[in-house]
Amino acid sequence: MRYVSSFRNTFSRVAPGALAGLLAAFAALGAAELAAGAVRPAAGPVAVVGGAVVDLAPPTVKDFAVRTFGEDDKDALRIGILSLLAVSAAVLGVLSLRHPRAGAAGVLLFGAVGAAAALSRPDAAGLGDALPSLAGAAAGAAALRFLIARTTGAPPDQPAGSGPGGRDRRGFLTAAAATAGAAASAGALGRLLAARNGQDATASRNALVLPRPASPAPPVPAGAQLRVPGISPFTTPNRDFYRVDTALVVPRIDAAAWRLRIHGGGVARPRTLTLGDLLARPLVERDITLTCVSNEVGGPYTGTARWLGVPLADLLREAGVRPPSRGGRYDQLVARSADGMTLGSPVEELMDGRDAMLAVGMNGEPLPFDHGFPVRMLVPGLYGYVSACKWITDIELTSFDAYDPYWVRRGWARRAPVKTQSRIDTPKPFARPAAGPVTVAGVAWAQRRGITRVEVRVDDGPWQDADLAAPTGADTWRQWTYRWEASPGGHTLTVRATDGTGRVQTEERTRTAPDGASGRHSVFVTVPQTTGPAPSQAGPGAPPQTTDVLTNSH
Ligand SMILES: Nc1nc2c(c(=O)[nH]1)N[C@H]1C(S)=C(S)[C@@H](COP(=O)(O)O)O[C@H]1N2
Ligand SMILES: [Mo]
Repeated sequence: MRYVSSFRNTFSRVAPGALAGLLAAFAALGAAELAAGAVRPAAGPVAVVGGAVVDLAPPTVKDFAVRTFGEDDKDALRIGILSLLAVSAAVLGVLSLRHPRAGAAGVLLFGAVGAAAALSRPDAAGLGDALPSLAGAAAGAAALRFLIARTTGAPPDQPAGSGPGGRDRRGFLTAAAATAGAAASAGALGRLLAARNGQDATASRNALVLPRPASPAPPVPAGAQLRVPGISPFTTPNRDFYRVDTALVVPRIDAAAWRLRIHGGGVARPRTLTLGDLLARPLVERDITLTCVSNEVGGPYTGTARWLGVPLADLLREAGVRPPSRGGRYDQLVARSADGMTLGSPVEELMDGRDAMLAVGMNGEPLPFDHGFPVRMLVPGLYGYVSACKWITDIELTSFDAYDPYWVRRGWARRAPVKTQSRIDTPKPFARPAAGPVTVAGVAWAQRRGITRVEVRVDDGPWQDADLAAPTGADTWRQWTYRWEASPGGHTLTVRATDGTGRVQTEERTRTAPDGASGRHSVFVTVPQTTGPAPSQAGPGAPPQTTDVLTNSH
């Protein structure tokens, strides 16, 4: 009983402080959001601190986050930051009951961290980027002082006197409600301003009419798009296309204001291009499969779209660039984006005749903002992190010896051609298909080399040829199906592909880092007994380790 009542006493003394701290944090975020909406949405404290965390996190932590949260990793990060802020705010609030100055100092310290993060972002637009964090800290400190004063009725810079009485409590609750209301209004206003900020970009995207390609892609043959339930469609709709980037706030660029600078070593004729300049050039249209180096065996980070763009090799040639095989001294092209990302591609590959392009269109529409509007780079055969710069604004010729771009500095390979891979889309892991004919189906890819054969193995049986969909070129994935006579019990289905050079997809299992996962995708399914007793939960033989697409052990 004594414990309970002393707990209750402590709680009633401490709770108003914690609440004051939480509300002060809420006020800080509201004010910061308002300032960010006015200055630059990407300079908001949660965005800049999140960005700094993404940049500083060791690859293993990031790998874990992507594996655990997938494309929700950004929300997970945001929730993490806000939770940490909430706990710190509550602690600071309690501290402020006795030491108001220390509480205020703590709030300002958070503001300083935010401001420092804002100014050190690679896309920082100037000192103004510190404003949201500083405004937030000022509002937070003021709100804390205001609320703490009303927890006790004592002046803020004197230690708390008597506990909160009835009238004091009503005063505190009124003040708390007022603070919450003001914070919410500021936040809402900030969001409104931020949305207005992006309006020019949205309007410019809506107004953009893509020219017809000088070199159109042929229609996708009917035989290349199999109608199997559960298989990845040949063309991935934009809304389903995977998204991988470090942008916590998606850049919204006004196409009219967009510029692309081409410069650097060996660039005899540096240039700055507008979108109009690009669109006035002959455009090519191509079906290309884009794959992320972080895609685990069997993973989802790959997709095929019909891209429209300007051939990059022509632009480079006009600028005076020569590939190393023709005497060029500069072997790396570094692409920079509006959000400060850097990606490095080998000049030789960009100019070897493949359809490397500055893409402006994706599946018949301007690039979605998520996928790089107004212009992104795209290079068939290279993983996205060494080629597919979204929101591109700058192209600099340099050498691999002289400069390491963002991901390379974090331990990923300088050069990363796409590895031959295949994936079982259906049946899904742990499915329970009925005995009899079962359609096993999926996709296989080996950009630049193409897919010539796909085989499926059931348990430890022989490799059997799958049926391939009609070919569409070396740069796209290829669908496949295999008709399996399923017998009752637990079974492991495994797939492997052969590329256009005749090489069979290796079974050697590697992690995604440093240059892409290798190994074969397996799916474990259970075929229930058709006769006799009810099917057991798992068939004979325990499920192997490889059924979950996220695990990497074989
Ligand atoms: N500006 C910018 N471009 C970027 C990235 C990024 O983080 N920022 N990520 C790259 C990576 S790792 C991949 S796999 C592709 C993904 O393109 P998508 O999101 O359109 O599928 O974009 C590339 N381009
Ligand atoms: Mo990627």
